[in-house]
Amino acid sequence: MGSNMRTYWILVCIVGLLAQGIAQEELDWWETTVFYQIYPRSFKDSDGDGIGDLNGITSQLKYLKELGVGATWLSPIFKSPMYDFGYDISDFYDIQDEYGTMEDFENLLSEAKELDIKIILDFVPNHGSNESVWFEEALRGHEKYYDYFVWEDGVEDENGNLQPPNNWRSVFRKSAWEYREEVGKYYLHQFVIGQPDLNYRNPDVVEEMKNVIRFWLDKGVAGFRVDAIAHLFEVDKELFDGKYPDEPLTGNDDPDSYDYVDHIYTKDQDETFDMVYQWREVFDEYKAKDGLTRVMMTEAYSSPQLTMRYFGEGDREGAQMPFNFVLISDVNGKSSAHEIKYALDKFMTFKPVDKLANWVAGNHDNNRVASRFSPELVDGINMIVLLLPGVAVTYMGEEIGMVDGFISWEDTVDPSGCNTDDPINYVYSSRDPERTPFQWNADKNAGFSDANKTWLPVADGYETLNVEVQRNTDQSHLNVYKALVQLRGQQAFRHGRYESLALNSDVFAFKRWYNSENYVVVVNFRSQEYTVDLTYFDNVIGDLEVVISSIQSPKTEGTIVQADRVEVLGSESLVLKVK
Ligand SMILES: *[C@@H]1O[C@H](CO)[C@@H](O)[C@H](O)[C@H]1NC(C)=O
Ligand SMILES: *[C@@H]1O[C@H](CO)[C@@H](O)[C@H](O)[C@H]1NC(C)=O
Ligand SMILES: [Ca+2]
Ligand SMILES: [Ca+2]
Repeated sequence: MGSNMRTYWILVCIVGLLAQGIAQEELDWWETTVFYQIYPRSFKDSDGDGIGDLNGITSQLKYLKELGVGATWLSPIFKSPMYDFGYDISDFYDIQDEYGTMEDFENLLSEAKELDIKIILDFVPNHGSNESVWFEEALRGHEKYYDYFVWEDGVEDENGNLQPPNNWRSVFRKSAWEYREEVGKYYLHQFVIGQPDLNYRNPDVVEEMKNVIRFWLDKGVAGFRVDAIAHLFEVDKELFDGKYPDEPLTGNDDPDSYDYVDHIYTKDQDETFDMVYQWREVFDEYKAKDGLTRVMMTEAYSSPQLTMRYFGEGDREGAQMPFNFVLISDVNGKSSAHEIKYALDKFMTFKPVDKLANWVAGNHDNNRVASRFSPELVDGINMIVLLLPGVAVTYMGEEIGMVDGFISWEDTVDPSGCNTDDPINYVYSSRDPERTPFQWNADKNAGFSDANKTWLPVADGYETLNVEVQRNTDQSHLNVYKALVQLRGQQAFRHGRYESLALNSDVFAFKRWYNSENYVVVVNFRSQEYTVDLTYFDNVIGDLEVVISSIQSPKTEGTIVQADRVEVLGSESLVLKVK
Protein backbone atom coordinates (compact mmCIF):
# COMPACT_ATOMS: atom_id res chain seq x y z
CA MET A 1 0.00 0.00 0.00
CA GLY A 2 1.52 3.33 -1.05
CA SER A 3 1.84 6.04 1.55
CA ASN A 4 -0.91 8.05 -0.16
CA MET A 5 -3.16 5.05 -0.06
CA ARG A 6 -2.34 4.50 3.62
CA THR A 7 -3.12 8.11 4.47
CA TYR A 8 -6.39 7.68 2.60
CA TRP A 9 -7.41 4.62 4.62
CA ILE A 10 -6.42 6.24 7.91
CA LEU A 11 -8.60 9.19 6.97
CA VAL A 12 -11.50 6.91 6.07
CA CYS A 13 -11.20 5.23 9.45
CA ILE A 14 -11.05 8.52 11.33
CA VAL A 15 -14.05 9.88 9.44
CA GLY A 16 -15.87 6.62 10.13
CA LEU A 17 -15.12 6.83 13.82
CA LEU A 18 -16.15 10.47 13.92
CA ALA A 19 -19.43 9.72 12.19
CA GLN A 20 -20.16 6.99 14.70
CA GLY A 21 -19.13 9.35 17.50
CA ILE A 22 -21.57 11.96 16.34
CA ALA A 23 -24.44 9.55 16.00
CA GLN A 24 -23.75 8.11 19.45
CA GLU A 25 -22.87 11.38 21.09
CA GLU A 26 -22.60 11.09 24.88
CA LEU A 27 -26.00 12.02 26.19
CA ASP A 28 -26.28 14.32 29.19
CA TRP A 29 -27.85 13.01 32.42
CA TRP A 30 -31.22 14.66 31.82
CA GLU A 31 -31.48 13.32 28.28
CA THR A 32 -31.62 9.69 29.33
CA THR A 33 -33.27 9.72 32.74
CA VAL A 34 -36.94 9.59 33.69
CA PHE A 35 -38.32 12.54 35.67
CA TYR A 36 -40.82 11.59 38.38
CA GLN A 37 -43.13 14.28 39.74
CA ILE A 38 -43.85 14.15 43.46
CA TYR A 39 -46.75 16.11 44.91
CA PRO A 40 -45.23 16.34 48.42
CA ARG A 41 -48.51 16.85 50.26
CA SER A 42 -49.71 13.43 49.06
CA PHE A 43 -46.64 11.22 48.78
CA LYS A 44 -45.71 10.05 52.28
CA ASP A 45 -46.55 11.43 55.73
CA SER A 46 -43.76 10.77 58.25
CA ASP A 47 -45.27 12.32 61.40
CA GLY A 48 -48.94 11.37 61.35
CA ASP A 49 -50.54 14.80 60.75
CA GLY A 50 -52.23 13.55 57.58
CA ILE A 51 -50.02 15.67 55.30
CA GLY A 52 -47.11 14.37 53.25
CA ASP A 53 -43.70 15.85 54.07
CA LEU A 54 -39.99 15.96 53.22
CA ASN A 55 -38.96 13.20 55.62
CA GLY A 56 -41.66 11.07 54.03
CA ILE A 57 -40.10 11.66 50.61
CA THR A 58 -36.60 10.91 51.94
CA SER A 59 -37.84 7.63 53.41
CA GLN A 60 -39.13 6.56 49.99
CA LEU A 61 -36.28 7.64 47.71
CA LYS A 62 -35.42 3.97 47.43
CA TYR A 63 -38.78 3.46 45.73
CA LEU A 64 -37.69 5.91 43.02
CA LYS A 65 -34.51 3.89 42.67
CA GLU A 66 -36.59 0.72 42.36
CA LEU A 67 -38.53 2.36 39.50
CA GLY A 68 -35.27 3.28 37.80
CA VAL A 69 -35.96 7.01 37.70
CA GLY A 70 -33.02 9.35 38.14
CA ALA A 71 -34.67 12.67 38.93
CA THR A 72 -37.69 13.94 40.78
CA TRP A 73 -39.41 17.30 40.66
CA LEU A 74 -41.20 18.30 43.78
CA SER A 75 -44.26 20.53 43.64
CA PRO A 76 -43.72 23.57 45.94
CA ILE A 77 -42.34 22.96 49.43
CA PHE A 78 -41.87 26.64 50.34
CA LYS A 79 -43.53 28.72 53.07
CA SER A 80 -47.13 29.29 52.10
CA PRO A 81 -50.56 30.09 53.58
CA MET A 82 -51.79 27.32 51.23
CA TYR A 83 -54.60 29.20 49.48
CA ASP A 84 -53.37 27.37 46.38
CA PHE A 85 -51.56 24.53 48.16
CA GLY A 86 -48.08 25.93 47.98
CA TYR A 87 -48.31 27.73 44.66
CA ASP A 88 -48.89 30.87 46.77
CA ILE A 89 -45.44 31.37 48.31
CA SER A 90 -44.93 33.74 51.22
CA ASP A 91 -41.19 33.10 51.60
CA PHE A 92 -39.31 31.83 48.55
CA TYR A 93 -36.23 31.16 50.70
CA ASP A 94 -37.77 28.89 53.34
CA ILE A 95 -39.56 25.55 53.80
CA GLN A 96 -43.21 25.25 54.80
CA ASP A 97 -43.43 24.07 58.44
CA GLU A 98 -45.82 21.19 57.76
CA TYR A 99 -43.36 19.83 55.17
CA GLY A 100 -40.34 20.07 57.50
CA THR A 101 -37.28 22.20 58.06
CA MET A 102 -34.35 23.37 55.97
CA GLU A 103 -32.32 20.62 57.65
CA ASP A 104 -34.88 18.07 56.50
CA PHE A 105 -34.51 19.41 52.99
CA GLU A 106 -30.71 19.27 53.15
CA ASN A 107 -30.98 15.73 54.41
CA LEU A 108 -33.27 14.87 51.50
CA LEU A 109 -30.70 16.33 49.10
CA SER A 110 -27.81 14.36 50.55
CA GLU A 111 -29.76 11.08 50.65
CA ALA A 112 -30.81 11.66 47.05
CA LYS A 113 -27.21 12.31 46.07
CA GLU A 114 -26.18 9.00 47.67
CA LEU A 115 -28.72 7.27 45.45
CA ASP A 116 -27.78 9.35 42.39
CA ILE A 117 -31.24 10.93 42.17
CA LYS A 118 -31.41 14.56 41.09
CA ILE A 119 -33.79 16.93 42.87
CA ILE A 120 -35.70 19.50 40.82
CA LEU A 121 -37.75 22.16 42.59
CA ASP A 122 -40.81 24.07 41.49
CA PHE A 123 -40.12 27.72 40.68
CA VAL A 124 -43.28 29.84 40.89
CA PRO A 125 -42.20 33.17 39.42
CA ASN A 126 -45.50 34.76 38.43
CA HIS A 127 -46.79 35.55 41.88
CA GLY A 128 -46.11 35.67 45.58
CA SER A 129 -48.55 35.60 48.47
CA ASN A 130 -50.84 38.26 49.96
CA GLU A 131 -49.50 37.05 53.32
CA SER A 132 -45.82 37.55 52.53
CA VAL A 133 -43.53 40.14 54.13
CA TRP A 134 -43.14 41.65 50.66
CA PHE A 135 -46.88 42.23 50.32
CA GLU A 136 -47.33 43.38 53.90
CA GLU A 137 -44.52 45.89 53.44
CA ALA A 138 -46.14 47.05 50.21
CA LEU A 139 -49.41 47.70 52.06
CA ARG A 140 -47.47 49.67 54.66
CA GLY A 141 -46.28 51.96 51.91
CA HIS A 142 -42.71 50.63 51.74
CA GLU A 143 -41.90 51.80 48.22
CA LYS A 144 -39.40 49.07 47.35
CA TYR A 145 -41.98 46.36 47.99
CA TYR A 146 -44.94 48.33 46.69
CA ASP A 147 -43.18 48.17 43.32
CA TYR A 148 -42.87 44.39 43.60
CA PHE A 149 -46.56 44.10 42.66
CA VAL A 150 -48.88 45.31 39.92
CA TRP A 151 -51.20 48.12 41.09
CA GLU A 152 -53.89 50.05 39.28
CA ASP A 153 -56.56 52.63 40.16
CA GLY A 154 -60.16 51.50 40.15
CA VAL A 155 -62.81 53.18 38.02
CA GLU A 156 -66.09 54.68 39.25
CA ASP A 157 -69.30 53.31 37.77
CA GLU A 158 -72.41 55.46 37.07
CA ASN A 159 -73.52 55.07 40.72
CA GLY A 160 -70.18 56.32 41.98
CA ASN A 161 -69.09 52.87 43.16
CA LEU A 162 -65.51 51.83 42.73
CA GLN A 163 -65.00 49.01 40.20
CA PRO A 164 -61.90 47.05 39.11
CA PRO A 165 -59.63 48.82 36.60
CA ASN A 166 -60.62 46.63 33.63
CA ASN A 167 -62.16 43.33 32.53
CA TRP A 168 -59.19 41.04 33.16
CA ARG A 169 -60.28 37.66 34.58
CA SER A 170 -58.55 35.34 37.02
CA VAL A 171 -57.69 31.79 35.91
CA PHE A 172 -59.72 30.80 38.99
CA ARG A 173 -62.74 32.90 37.86
CA LYS A 174 -64.00 36.44 38.49
CA SER A 175 -61.99 39.66 38.36
CA ALA A 176 -58.20 39.43 38.34
CA TRP A 177 -58.13 42.60 40.48
CA GLU A 178 -58.50 42.92 44.26
CA TYR A 179 -58.91 46.22 46.11
CA ARG A 180 -56.70 47.11 49.09
CA GLU A 181 -57.89 49.98 51.22
CA GLU A 182 -54.42 50.47 52.72
CA VAL A 183 -53.16 51.86 49.42
CA GLY A 184 -56.46 52.75 47.75
CA LYS A 185 -55.64 50.67 44.70
CA TYR A 186 -56.30 47.32 43.13
CA TYR A 187 -53.60 44.67 42.75
CA LEU A 188 -53.43 42.14 39.96
CA HIS A 189 -53.80 38.42 40.66
CA GLN A 190 -53.99 36.27 37.54
CA PHE A 191 -54.57 33.30 39.88
CA VAL A 192 -56.27 33.27 43.35
CA ILE A 193 -56.73 36.45 45.41
CA GLY A 194 -53.94 35.24 47.66
CA GLN A 195 -51.48 35.21 44.72
CA PRO A 196 -50.59 38.81 43.84
CA ASP A 197 -48.69 38.96 40.52
CA LEU A 198 -45.08 40.10 40.73
CA ASN A 199 -44.07 43.09 38.64
CA TYR A 200 -41.44 41.93 36.14
CA ARG A 201 -41.07 45.44 34.74
CA ASN A 202 -39.27 46.23 38.00
CA PRO A 203 -35.55 45.28 37.76
CA ASP A 204 -35.51 44.64 41.54
CA VAL A 205 -38.06 41.85 41.08
CA VAL A 206 -36.03 40.36 38.25
CA GLU A 207 -32.91 40.34 40.42
CA GLU A 208 -34.77 39.04 43.50
CA MET A 209 -36.16 36.08 41.57
CA LYS A 210 -32.74 35.27 40.13
CA ASN A 211 -31.51 35.23 43.71
CA VAL A 212 -34.24 32.74 44.57
CA ILE A 213 -32.90 30.48 41.79
CA ARG A 214 -29.31 30.94 43.02
CA PHE A 215 -30.31 30.22 46.62
CA TRP A 216 -31.64 26.74 45.78
CA LEU A 217 -28.98 25.95 43.17
CA ASP A 218 -26.40 26.74 45.87
CA LYS A 219 -28.09 24.12 48.05
CA GLY A 220 -27.56 21.56 45.31
CA VAL A 221 -30.79 21.24 43.34
CA ALA A 222 -30.37 20.22 39.70
CA GLY A 223 -32.91 22.57 38.18
CA PHE A 224 -36.45 23.87 38.22
CA ARG A 225 -39.83 23.24 36.77
CA VAL A 226 -41.20 26.71 36.07
CA ASP A 227 -44.84 27.27 36.92
CA ALA A 228 -47.44 29.12 34.84
CA ILE A 229 -44.75 30.81 32.77
CA ALA A 230 -47.07 32.19 30.07
CA HIS A 231 -48.62 34.57 32.62
CA LEU A 232 -45.35 36.22 33.66
CA PHE A 233 -45.61 39.57 31.90
CA GLU A 234 -48.56 41.82 31.32
CA VAL A 235 -48.58 44.30 28.45
CA ASP A 236 -46.57 47.49 29.03
CA LYS A 237 -49.26 49.97 30.09
CA GLU A 238 -47.14 52.92 28.95
CA LEU A 239 -48.18 51.87 25.44
CA PHE A 240 -51.79 52.57 26.48
CA ASP A 241 -51.54 56.01 28.13
CA GLY A 242 -50.56 54.43 31.43
CA LYS A 243 -53.76 52.35 31.83
CA TYR A 244 -54.02 48.59 31.37
CA PRO A 245 -56.47 48.08 28.48
CA ASP A 246 -59.51 45.76 28.48
CA GLU A 247 -58.99 42.42 26.78
CA PRO A 248 -61.29 41.62 23.83
CA LEU A 249 -64.43 39.59 24.59
CA THR A 250 -64.53 36.04 23.28
CA GLY A 251 -68.31 35.67 23.14
CA ASN A 252 -68.36 33.32 26.15
CA ASP A 253 -71.46 34.40 28.07
CA ASP A 254 -70.25 33.66 31.61
CA PRO A 255 -68.65 36.94 32.77
CA ASP A 256 -66.92 35.18 35.69
CA SER A 257 -65.19 32.67 33.44
CA TYR A 258 -61.50 32.98 32.57
CA ASP A 259 -62.55 32.36 28.97
CA TYR A 260 -64.78 35.45 28.97
CA VAL A 261 -61.90 37.47 27.50
CA ASP A 262 -59.07 36.74 25.06
CA HIS A 263 -55.79 37.07 26.98
CA ILE A 264 -53.79 39.09 24.49
CA TYR A 265 -52.41 41.44 27.17
CA THR A 266 -51.83 39.01 30.05
CA LYS A 267 -50.35 35.89 28.40
CA ASP A 268 -47.47 34.95 26.08
CA GLN A 269 -45.92 38.44 26.02
CA ASP A 270 -42.55 38.67 24.23
CA GLU A 271 -40.74 39.75 27.39
CA THR A 272 -41.66 36.42 29.02
CA PHE A 273 -39.40 34.46 26.64
CA ASP A 274 -36.50 36.82 27.26
CA MET A 275 -36.83 36.25 31.01
CA VAL A 276 -36.63 32.48 30.50
CA TYR A 277 -33.38 32.98 28.54
CA GLN A 278 -32.06 35.16 31.36
CA TRP A 279 -32.79 32.42 33.89
CA ARG A 280 -31.02 29.91 31.67
CA GLU A 281 -27.95 32.17 31.83
CA VAL A 282 -28.08 31.84 35.63
CA PHE A 283 -28.34 28.04 35.29
CA ASP A 284 -25.37 28.03 32.94
CA GLU A 285 -23.25 30.07 35.39
CA TYR A 286 -23.54 27.04 37.66
CA LYS A 287 -22.76 24.58 34.90
CA ALA A 288 -19.65 26.59 34.04
CA LYS A 289 -18.48 26.13 37.64
CA ASP A 290 -18.97 22.39 38.10
CA GLY A 291 -19.94 20.92 34.75
CA LEU A 292 -23.38 19.73 35.85
CA THR A 293 -26.25 20.76 33.59
CA ARG A 294 -29.14 22.37 35.49
CA VAL A 295 -32.42 21.70 33.73
CA MET A 296 -35.43 23.90 33.21
CA MET A 297 -38.91 22.57 32.45
CA THR A 298 -41.46 25.23 31.55
CA GLU A 299 -45.18 24.86 32.09
CA ALA A 300 -47.20 26.53 29.35
CA TYR A 301 -50.40 25.18 27.84
CA SER A 302 -49.76 27.08 24.58
CA SER A 303 -49.71 26.59 20.83
CA PRO A 304 -46.76 24.58 19.49
CA GLN A 305 -45.34 27.73 17.90
CA LEU A 306 -45.23 29.52 21.26
CA THR A 307 -44.10 26.42 23.17
CA MET A 308 -41.02 26.11 20.93
CA ARG A 309 -39.94 29.67 21.74
CA TYR A 310 -39.13 28.48 25.28
CA PHE A 311 -36.30 26.34 23.85
CA GLY A 312 -34.42 29.50 22.89
CA GLU A 313 -34.05 31.93 20.03
CA GLY A 314 -31.04 32.75 17.87
CA ASP A 315 -27.95 32.30 20.00
CA ARG A 316 -29.89 32.38 23.26
CA GLU A 317 -30.75 29.16 25.07
CA GLY A 318 -33.91 28.65 27.09
CA ALA A 319 -35.57 25.65 28.73
CA GLN A 320 -34.32 22.15 27.87
CA MET A 321 -37.87 20.90 28.36
CA PRO A 322 -40.81 23.11 27.44
CA PHE A 323 -43.52 20.71 28.57
CA ASN A 324 -45.24 18.88 25.75
CA PHE A 325 -48.84 18.56 26.93
CA VAL A 326 -50.40 16.91 23.85
CA LEU A 327 -51.19 13.70 25.77
CA ILE A 328 -53.10 15.83 28.28
CA SER A 329 -54.68 18.55 26.17
CA ASP A 330 -55.23 17.01 22.75
CA VAL A 331 -56.35 13.42 23.27
CA ASN A 332 -58.23 11.15 25.67
CA GLY A 333 -59.81 7.69 25.79
CA LYS A 334 -62.23 8.63 23.01
CA SER A 335 -59.52 9.65 20.54
CA SER A 336 -58.97 7.56 17.43
CA ALA A 337 -55.55 6.13 16.60
CA HIS A 338 -55.33 8.78 13.85
CA GLU A 339 -55.92 11.54 16.39
CA ILE A 340 -53.30 10.00 18.68
CA LYS A 341 -50.76 9.97 15.86
CA TYR A 342 -51.63 13.53 14.88
CA ALA A 343 -51.19 14.75 18.47
CA LEU A 344 -47.88 12.93 19.00
CA ASP A 345 -46.50 14.23 15.71
CA LYS A 346 -47.31 17.81 16.65
CA PHE A 347 -44.44 18.48 19.03
CA MET A 348 -42.03 16.49 16.82
CA THR A 349 -43.04 18.56 13.83
CA PHE A 350 -42.57 21.96 15.42
CA LYS A 351 -39.55 21.35 17.63
CA PRO A 352 -36.10 22.54 16.53
CA VAL A 353 -34.15 19.63 14.98
CA ASP A 354 -31.37 19.89 17.55
CA LYS A 355 -33.66 19.77 20.60
CA LEU A 356 -35.23 16.83 22.38
CA ALA A 357 -38.93 16.19 22.69
CA ASN A 358 -40.49 15.38 26.06
CA TRP A 359 -43.57 13.37 26.98
CA VAL A 360 -45.92 13.72 29.91
CA ALA A 361 -49.37 12.21 30.35
CA GLY A 362 -50.34 13.37 33.83
CA ASN A 363 -49.70 15.90 36.57
CA HIS A 364 -51.27 17.44 39.68
CA ASP A 365 -53.52 19.69 37.57
CA ASN A 366 -55.14 17.09 35.35
CA ASN A 367 -57.23 13.96 35.76
CA ARG A 368 -55.32 10.72 35.98
CA VAL A 369 -54.48 8.63 32.93
CA ALA A 370 -56.67 5.75 34.12
CA SER A 371 -59.60 8.16 34.36
CA ARG A 372 -58.93 10.32 31.27
CA PHE A 373 -58.13 7.35 29.01
CA SER A 374 -59.13 4.12 30.75
CA PRO A 375 -57.64 1.78 33.34
CA GLU A 376 -56.89 -0.70 30.51
CA LEU A 377 -54.73 1.87 28.71
CA VAL A 378 -52.36 2.60 31.59
CA ASP A 379 -49.58 0.37 30.20
CA GLY A 380 -50.13 1.56 26.63
CA ILE A 381 -49.80 5.22 27.65
CA ASN A 382 -46.71 4.42 29.72
CA MET A 383 -45.21 2.69 26.64
CA ILE A 384 -45.81 5.84 24.62
CA VAL A 385 -44.42 8.20 27.29
CA LEU A 386 -41.34 6.06 27.97
CA LEU A 387 -40.48 4.81 24.49
CA LEU A 388 -41.03 7.78 22.18
CA PRO A 389 -37.86 9.74 21.40
CA GLY A 390 -37.05 12.25 24.12
CA VAL A 391 -37.37 12.76 27.84
CA ALA A 392 -40.10 11.03 29.85
CA VAL A 393 -41.96 12.55 32.80
CA THR A 394 -44.17 10.50 35.13
CA TYR A 395 -46.61 11.92 37.68
CA MET A 396 -46.47 9.87 40.90
CA GLY A 397 -49.02 7.08 40.82
CA GLU A 398 -49.22 6.77 37.03
CA GLU A 399 -46.76 3.87 37.26
CA ILE A 400 -49.36 1.86 39.18
CA GLY A 401 -52.35 3.24 37.30
CA MET A 402 -53.92 5.21 40.16
CA VAL A 403 -57.41 6.49 39.38
CA ASP A 404 -59.04 9.81 40.28
CA GLY A 405 -60.42 9.79 43.81
CA PHE A 406 -63.99 10.90 44.44
CA ILE A 407 -63.93 13.98 46.70
CA SER A 408 -67.26 15.20 48.06
CA TRP A 409 -68.13 18.91 47.94
CA GLU A 410 -67.60 19.04 51.72
CA ASP A 411 -64.10 17.59 51.41
CA THR A 412 -63.12 19.72 48.41
CA VAL A 413 -60.21 22.04 49.17
CA ASP A 414 -58.82 23.01 45.75
CA PRO A 415 -59.65 26.68 45.02
CA SER A 416 -60.34 25.72 41.43
CA GLY A 417 -63.20 23.54 42.74
CA CYS A 418 -64.32 25.74 45.64
CA ASN A 419 -64.47 28.92 43.51
CA THR A 420 -67.17 27.39 41.31
CA ASP A 421 -69.59 27.77 44.30
CA ASP A 422 -71.34 24.84 42.65
CA PRO A 423 -71.79 21.67 44.77
CA ILE A 424 -72.62 19.66 41.64
CA ASN A 425 -70.39 20.82 38.80
CA TYR A 426 -67.30 21.52 40.93
CA VAL A 427 -66.05 18.05 39.96
CA TYR A 428 -65.21 19.30 36.47
CA SER A 429 -62.93 22.02 37.86
CA SER A 430 -61.49 20.56 41.04
CA ARG A 431 -57.96 19.16 40.95
CA ASP A 432 -58.35 17.27 44.20
CA PRO A 433 -59.21 13.93 42.48
CA GLU A 434 -55.69 13.60 40.99
CA ARG A 435 -54.06 14.71 44.25
CA THR A 436 -55.31 11.98 46.59
CA PRO A 437 -52.72 10.24 48.79
CA PHE A 438 -50.26 7.88 47.15
CA GLN A 439 -51.24 4.22 47.44
CA TRP A 440 -48.38 2.29 49.01
CA ASN A 441 -50.18 -0.75 50.44
CA ALA A 442 -53.47 -2.08 51.81
CA ASP A 443 -52.95 -0.68 55.33
CA LYS A 444 -54.76 2.28 56.90
CA ASN A 445 -54.74 5.30 54.52
CA ALA A 446 -53.04 3.11 51.91
CA GLY A 447 -49.84 3.30 53.95
CA PHE A 448 -49.62 7.03 53.28
CA SER A 449 -50.20 8.17 56.86
CA ASP A 450 -51.08 7.01 60.39
CA ALA A 451 -53.45 9.94 60.89
CA ASN A 452 -57.16 9.46 61.50
CA LYS A 453 -57.90 12.03 58.80
CA THR A 454 -55.67 12.76 55.82
CA TRP A 455 -55.77 16.16 54.08
CA LEU A 456 -57.63 14.54 51.18
CA PRO A 457 -59.32 11.17 51.51
CA VAL A 458 -57.58 8.15 49.99
CA ALA A 459 -59.18 7.01 46.71
CA ASP A 460 -61.46 3.96 46.77
CA GLY A 461 -59.95 0.67 45.72
CA TYR A 462 -56.51 1.20 47.25
CA GLU A 463 -56.74 -2.21 49.00
CA THR A 464 -55.97 -3.86 45.67
CA LEU A 465 -54.46 -0.97 43.69
CA ASN A 466 -51.19 -0.22 45.45
CA VAL A 467 -47.43 -0.58 45.15
CA GLU A 468 -47.09 -3.59 47.42
CA VAL A 469 -49.70 -5.68 45.62
CA GLN A 470 -48.26 -4.79 42.22
CA ARG A 471 -44.70 -5.45 43.32
CA ASN A 472 -45.77 -9.00 44.14
CA THR A 473 -47.78 -9.59 40.98
CA ASP A 474 -45.89 -10.57 37.83
CA GLN A 475 -48.34 -8.93 35.45
CA SER A 476 -48.75 -5.52 37.04
CA HIS A 477 -48.59 -1.91 35.86
CA LEU A 478 -45.66 -1.40 38.21
CA ASN A 479 -43.67 -4.26 36.71
CA VAL A 480 -44.50 -3.19 33.17
CA TYR A 481 -43.34 0.32 34.08
CA LYS A 482 -40.04 -0.89 35.53
CA ALA A 483 -39.40 -3.04 32.44
CA LEU A 484 -40.08 -0.04 30.18
CA VAL A 485 -37.66 2.15 32.13
CA GLN A 486 -34.96 -0.53 31.68
CA LEU A 487 -35.74 -0.91 27.97
CA ARG A 488 -35.19 2.85 27.47
CA GLY A 489 -31.51 2.11 27.94
CA GLN A 490 -31.34 0.31 24.54
CA GLN A 491 -29.70 2.17 21.64
CA ALA A 492 -32.92 2.14 19.64
CA PHE A 493 -34.65 4.20 22.32
CA ARG A 494 -31.66 6.37 23.27
CA HIS A 495 -30.47 7.26 19.78
CA GLY A 496 -32.94 5.66 17.41
CA ARG A 497 -35.30 7.15 14.90
CA TYR A 498 -39.06 7.11 15.02
CA GLU A 499 -41.95 6.41 12.71
CA SER A 500 -45.63 5.97 13.57
CA LEU A 501 -48.78 4.64 11.92
CA ALA A 502 -52.46 4.49 12.70
CA LEU A 503 -53.07 0.89 11.51
CA ASN A 504 -56.81 1.50 11.70
CA SER A 505 -58.97 3.87 13.72
CA ASP A 506 -58.25 2.00 16.96
CA VAL A 507 -54.70 0.64 16.76
CA PHE A 508 -51.70 2.95 16.95
CA ALA A 509 -48.16 1.69 16.38
CA PHE A 510 -44.69 3.14 16.24
CA LYS A 511 -41.27 1.87 15.31
CA ARG A 512 -37.94 2.81 16.93
CA TRP A 513 -34.75 1.67 15.25
CA TYR A 514 -31.01 2.10 15.39
CA ASN A 515 -28.66 0.22 13.04
CA SER A 516 -30.03 -3.34 13.02
CA GLU A 517 -32.06 -2.94 16.22
CA ASN A 518 -35.79 -2.65 15.40
CA TYR A 519 -38.67 -2.35 17.83
CA VAL A 520 -42.39 -1.87 17.22
CA VAL A 521 -44.83 -0.72 19.89
CA VAL A 522 -48.51 -1.50 19.31
CA VAL A 523 -51.31 0.05 21.36
CA ASN A 524 -54.95 -0.91 20.84
CA PHE A 525 -57.06 1.99 22.14
CA ARG A 526 -60.34 0.03 22.02
CA SER A 527 -61.82 -3.18 23.37
CA GLN A 528 -62.23 -4.67 19.88
CA GLU A 529 -59.78 -7.38 18.78
CA TYR A 530 -57.74 -6.99 15.56
CA THR A 531 -55.22 -8.82 13.42
CA VAL A 532 -52.77 -6.17 12.24
CA ASP A 533 -50.06 -6.17 9.58
CA LEU A 534 -46.89 -4.53 10.88
CA THR A 535 -45.00 -5.00 7.59
CA TYR A 536 -46.27 -1.56 6.61
CA PHE A 537 -43.16 -0.48 8.51
CA ASP A 538 -39.89 -0.83 6.59
CA ASN A 539 -37.69 -3.75 7.71
CA VAL A 540 -40.38 -5.20 9.94
CA ILE A 541 -40.86 -8.73 8.61
CA GLY A 542 -40.89 -12.31 9.78
CA ASP A 543 -40.63 -13.20 13.44
CA LEU A 544 -41.22 -10.62 16.14
CA GLU A 545 -40.49 -11.34 19.76
CA VAL A 546 -42.68 -10.01 22.56
CA VAL A 547 -40.47 -7.95 24.88
CA ILE A 548 -43.08 -6.32 27.12
CA SER A 549 -46.87 -6.75 27.13
CA SER A 550 -49.67 -4.97 28.95
CA ILE A 551 -51.14 -6.71 31.98
CA GLN A 552 -54.25 -8.04 30.23
CA SER A 553 -52.15 -9.61 27.47
CA PRO A 554 -51.77 -13.41 27.42
CA LYS A 555 -48.54 -13.02 25.41
CA THR A 556 -45.59 -13.58 27.69
CA GLU A 557 -42.07 -12.32 27.20
CA GLY A 558 -40.32 -14.25 24.44
CA THR A 559 -43.53 -15.23 22.60
CA ILE A 560 -42.99 -15.13 18.82
CA VAL A 561 -45.58 -13.52 16.54
CA GLN A 562 -45.61 -13.01 12.75
CA ALA A 563 -45.11 -9.42 11.59
CA ASP A 564 -47.79 -9.64 8.88
CA ARG A 565 -50.53 -10.97 11.16
CA VAL A 566 -50.24 -9.95 14.78
CA GLU A 567 -53.36 -10.62 16.80
CA VAL A 568 -54.02 -7.73 19.12
CA LEU A 569 -56.65 -8.22 21.81
CA GLY A 570 -58.89 -5.44 23.04
CA SER A 571 -56.87 -2.75 24.90
CA GLU A 572 -53.72 -4.82 24.53
CA SER A 573 -50.36 -3.08 24.17
CA LEU A 574 -47.13 -4.73 23.10
CA VAL A 575 -43.47 -3.93 22.67
CA LEU A 576 -42.11 -6.21 19.93
CA LYS A 577 -38.57 -6.74 18.71
CA VAL A 578 -37.72 -7.77 15.17
CA LYS A 579 -35.66 -10.98 15.34
C1 LIG B 1 -55.29 36.53 51.27
O1 LIG B 1 -56.14 36.04 50.24
C2 LIG B 1 -57.04 35.05 50.66
C3 LIG B 1 -57.83 34.59 49.46
O2 LIG B 1 -57.02 33.90 48.54
C4 LIG B 1 -57.94 35.56 51.77
O3 LIG B 1 -58.79 34.54 52.22
C5 LIG B 1 -57.08 36.09 52.92
O4 LIG B 1 -57.92 36.68 53.90
C6 LIG B 1 -56.09 37.12 52.41
N1 LIG B 1 -55.22 37.50 53.51
C7 LIG B 1 -54.98 38.75 53.83
C8 LIG B 1 -54.08 39.00 55.01
O5 LIG B 1 -55.46 39.69 53.22
C1 LIG C 1 -57.38 7.96 66.07
O1 LIG C 1 -58.62 7.62 66.59
C2 LIG C 1 -58.55 6.62 67.61
C3 LIG C 1 -59.97 6.22 67.98
O2 LIG C 1 -60.81 7.34 68.08
C4 LIG C 1 -57.76 7.20 68.79
O3 LIG C 1 -57.66 6.23 69.81
C5 LIG C 1 -56.36 7.58 68.30
O4 LIG C 1 -55.62 8.19 69.33
C6 LIG C 1 -56.43 8.52 67.12
N1 LIG C 1 -55.13 8.68 66.57
C7 LIG C 1 -54.60 9.88 66.27
C8 LIG C 1 -53.23 9.86 65.66
O5 LIG C 1 -55.17 10.94 66.45
CA1 LIG D 1 -46.70 15.12 57.88
CA1 LIG E 1 -47.94 38.12 35.67
